[in-house]
Amino acid sequence: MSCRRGALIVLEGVDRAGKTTQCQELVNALQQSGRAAEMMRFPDRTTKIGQLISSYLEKKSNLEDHTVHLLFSANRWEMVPLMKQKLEQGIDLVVDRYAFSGVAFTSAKPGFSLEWCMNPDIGLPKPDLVMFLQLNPNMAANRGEFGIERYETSAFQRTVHQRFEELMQDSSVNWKVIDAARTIEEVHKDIKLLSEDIISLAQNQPVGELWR
Ligand code: ADP
Ligand code: FDM
Repeated sequence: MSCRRGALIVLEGVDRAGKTTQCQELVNALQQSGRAAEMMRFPDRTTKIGQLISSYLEKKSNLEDHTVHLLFSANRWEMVPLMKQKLEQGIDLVVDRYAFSGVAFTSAKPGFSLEWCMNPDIGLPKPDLVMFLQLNPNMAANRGEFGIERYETSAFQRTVHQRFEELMQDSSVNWKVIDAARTIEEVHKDIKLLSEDIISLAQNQPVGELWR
C-alpha cells in the first residue's frame, strides 16, 4: 500500500531560543491530531560518530576544526537512510538543528567560509520547512546561564547568529523566522500552523536535495 510521505521540518535558532521545547510541543500536537510524527536531533549523540562529537562538545577531547565539522556532517549522513525510510512511511520528522547549525557554528570560527562549510551537507534530504527561532541575546540570557560546553559563550554565539542571517538569504531553502520572545504557547501556535500547511504541500512532492 502506498502512502503519502511525511514532511521534514527543522527548527534552528540560537542557544535557548526554545528549539527543543518547540520540537516536543509540535510532535505532541501532530500526534494528537492523528499524524505519525517523530522528533530527531543533531548531533545525534547515540551513534559512534555522535559519541566522538559529544566528547568534543563536553571538552573531554580535542578535535581539529575541519575534522569535527566533517564528523557533524557524517552524523547527519549516517541517519539519512532511516530518515528517508520514515518519510516514505508517512512519518513527519521534526528535527532539532540540522546542516544550518553545522554551517553557522563552523563558519563562526576564523578561516572557514560558508561555501566550504556547506559542501559536505550538499544533497542531504532537504527540509520542507526551516523555522528560525529568533531571540535577542538579552532575552536568551534571561532563560538561564550558559552551560560549560564548547561554543557556549556570548561572543561566539553572536557570530553564529550573523552566519545564520547569511544562510537565511538563500531562497532555495524555505525559511520562516519565528519571534521566539513570546510565551511557549504563542510560539507553538505559529509553528503548528506553518507545519500543518507544509505537511499538506509536501505529501505530493518528492523529498528535495539540500543546496543542490
Ligand atoms: P534550545 O533547545 O533552543 O536551547 P530550550 O527549548 O532547551 O531551548 O529552552 C531553553 C530554556 O528556556 C528552557 O529552560 C525552557 O523551559 C525555556 N523556554 C523555552 N521556551 C520559552 C519561552 N517561550 N519563554 C520562556 N522560556 C522558555
Ligand atoms: N553544532 C551542532 C555544530 O557545531 N555543528 C552541527 O552540525 C550541529 C548540528 O553543537 F553548540 C553545535 C551547536 C551546539 C552543539 O548542542 C549541540 P545541543 O545542545 O545538543 O543542541
